Amino acid sequence: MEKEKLLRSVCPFDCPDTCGLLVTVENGRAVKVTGDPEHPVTRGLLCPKMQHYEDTVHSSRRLTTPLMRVGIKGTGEFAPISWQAAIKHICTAWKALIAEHGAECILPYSYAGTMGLVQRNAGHPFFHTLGASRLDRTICSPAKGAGWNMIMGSTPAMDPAEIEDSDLIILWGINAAATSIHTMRDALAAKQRGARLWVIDTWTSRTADTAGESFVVKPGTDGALALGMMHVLVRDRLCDQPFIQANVLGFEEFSGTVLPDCSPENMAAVCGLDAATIERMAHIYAAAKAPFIRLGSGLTRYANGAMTVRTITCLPAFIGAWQKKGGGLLSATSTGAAFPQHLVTREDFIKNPTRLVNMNQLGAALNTLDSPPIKSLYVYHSNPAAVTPDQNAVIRGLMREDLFTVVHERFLTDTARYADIVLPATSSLEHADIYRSYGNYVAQYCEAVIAPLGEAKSNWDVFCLLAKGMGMEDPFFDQPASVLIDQLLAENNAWRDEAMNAALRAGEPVRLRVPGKAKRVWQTPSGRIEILNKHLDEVLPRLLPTHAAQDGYPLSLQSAPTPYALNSSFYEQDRLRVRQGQMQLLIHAEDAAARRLYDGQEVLVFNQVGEVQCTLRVSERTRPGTVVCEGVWWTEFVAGKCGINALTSQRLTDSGRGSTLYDVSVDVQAANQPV
Ligand SMILES: Nc1nc2c(c(=O)[nH]1)N[C@H]1C(S)=C(S)[C@@H](COP(=O)(O)OP(=O)(O)OC[C@H]3O[C@@H](n4cnc5c(=O)[nH]c(N)nc54)[C@H](O)[C@@H]3O)O[C@H]1N2
Ligand SMILES: Nc1nc2c(c(=O)[nH]1)N[C@H]1C(S)=C(S)[C@@H](COP(=O)(O)OP(=O)(O)OC[C@H]3O[C@@H](n4cnc5c(=O)[nH]c(N)nc54)[C@H](O)[C@@H]3O)O[C@H]1N2
Ligand SMILES: [Mo]
Repeated sequence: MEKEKLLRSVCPFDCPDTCGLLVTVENGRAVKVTGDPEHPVTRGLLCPKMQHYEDTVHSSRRLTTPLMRVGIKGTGEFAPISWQAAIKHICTAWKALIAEHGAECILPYSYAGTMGLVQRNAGHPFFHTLGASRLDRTICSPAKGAGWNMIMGSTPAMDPAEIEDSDLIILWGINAAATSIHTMRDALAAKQRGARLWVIDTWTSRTADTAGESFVVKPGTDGALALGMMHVLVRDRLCDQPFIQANVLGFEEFSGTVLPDCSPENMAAVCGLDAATIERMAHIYAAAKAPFIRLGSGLTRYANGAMTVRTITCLPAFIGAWQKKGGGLLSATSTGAAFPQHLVTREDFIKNPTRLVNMNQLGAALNTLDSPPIKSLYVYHSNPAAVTPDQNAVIRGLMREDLFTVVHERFLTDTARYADIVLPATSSLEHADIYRSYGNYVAQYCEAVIAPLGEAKSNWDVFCLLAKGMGMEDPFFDQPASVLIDQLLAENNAWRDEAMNAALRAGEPVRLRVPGKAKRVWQTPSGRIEILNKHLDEVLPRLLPTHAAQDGYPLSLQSAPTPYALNSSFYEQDRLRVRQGQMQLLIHAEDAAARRLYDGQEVLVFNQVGEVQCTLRVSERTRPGTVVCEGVWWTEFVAGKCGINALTSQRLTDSGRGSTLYDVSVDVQAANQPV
């Protein structure tokens, strides 16, 4: 019997923490996964999802051979075929489609099944060479970056480690107990040392349970709360005038034209908190020595998402919080420049920029796009039939008999069920990659710790096969992924010196240097924090409405992440699914009573785009007017035909072209009544 080995790896999933892992391998099987205590940020603490990652990796549900559809689309009836036959089938179909419609009739669809720099981007060089339509990858939270940039330009984000120097931590629109457990751990440690901890959310999430104070606002109204607070700061002369004079552009215009109408009373009517609460929040914020706002993505997925982020980002400038260690605002760390990613994405392979298809509007693209229509969809490390807004439209598109769909996956997901060809993918333990984080400044390289399961192949290896099959001759496609990884680590830059590169190559978690971080120099066109931004149509922050407010259904729907899944990943783990229970809708007792509905009842949730069946939970966690459904379930495990995205729309954010997944209104009724 082979001896047990303990090997380092990295969590590949789309989460800000990017944990270091230790994997016990016995006879070629991963038998145990624990957190790496030597990772400088995550320090051995793992979330419930990853504590049994071996169950995902060795799940009996793993796809282990290529499959070809033999039944009706969506039924999941397939027969195994060889890799050679699968690649040949795909390339023959694509050559014929390109000859008839041009290469833009092929659309790649990928997002964040793996965050590794090589595997995540492995399709770009191939599809650029092919001249396929390009995907605008904006499902997550581009409005957050857009809102930040409008005020702060490309100023680097503050270091999350500064949380320990803060005396007031505001977790704003972030459900850290589920989505970033190390942020939660650090915030609670600061609270134990005496810092105040506030949570601002639309419901009493698990994060709110642990806060000193929880503020529950109406969805999409945080801009009003921030404006009300700033009104009080100006009115009560609590602003840091010397800081403003030296660093801020447009304070006078903003406080003279926008803020006068934003009294706490006016803003209370919008956001649902009392005027007195808004006043008190402003006073405590101004009195704090180093207030730290950790901004989540929740409040960005609205018609006004970018404007909300822009408005909140003014707050630290009003009181000069940026001057103090531990003071400021963090939306996401920006480690994009730490590695020369252009060596993987190869934008230079684009001969003529082809059309850009917004991933949130896949439904419309598949059903209505013309000149040319989309005739083939290639999906890799994403599950659009579950995660993309307006699920009914996406599925209508996937049902098209004349759409040739290929899905490269670890599991027979909702999307894979509609494929003509399914290709089996490796898990992160079966391929090497390098990972950076969007919530801290640590990077790490890891090798494969076990061999691929069955015939599974990595994203990169599949694109090399497809390149050959399509007759692409560039030697770029002859290289193994390890060469690309070496190239990413080859040269020093402002983020990494030779010693750090050597440590990275040795598989150690490495804290990157953050260029320009400590200086707090504003990287904007004017060199100041731009509350007034003359380059935009809206030169000043102001209140903008949500979509849902105009749709006319009485309840706001929040479809928030659960601690026991990651978007639609992890539903294969029975023990995690059991902990989630079933797909359920949390509702306030008043809203349930008004509809004569009771706890535990099967209900239909519906609006203008679709309807979803789930179990009702009367809960004190929600406020009247807001309902909450956790998790993006596989339809295989839900009572009706659809998951939660049957209720979300394809409309986009005010800036960043992002999804508006939380900007949704619905109504609810008993499941056995006709809508
Ligand atoms: N366990 C787990 N972890 C995850 C994920 C997961 O699915 N499960 N997803 C990962 C991904 S891809 C991402 S992008 C991150 C996202 O992680 P976060 O930044 O935490 O964002 P969300 O969880 O989408 O939303 C955070 C909270 O904002 C609330 N919210 C919604 N609308 C509003 C609003 O208008 N105002 C306020 N104040 N709050 C609002 C939601 O109800 C939710 O409780 O998490 C990552 N980590
Ligand atoms: N209603 C609602 N919808 C949401 C969200 C929400 O909170 N509510 N969250 C949104 C957010 S923030 C995001 S980021 C998106 C995420 O959307 P996606 O990026 O699609 O994320 P997942 O649902 O995790 O699906 C990833 C798939 O990749 C597969 N995979 C993993 N590793 C590999 C690999 O190496 N190769 C290949 N080929 N496949 C692999 C996994 O098996 C999994 O099925 O969803 C969005 N959709
Ligand atoms: Mo995301």
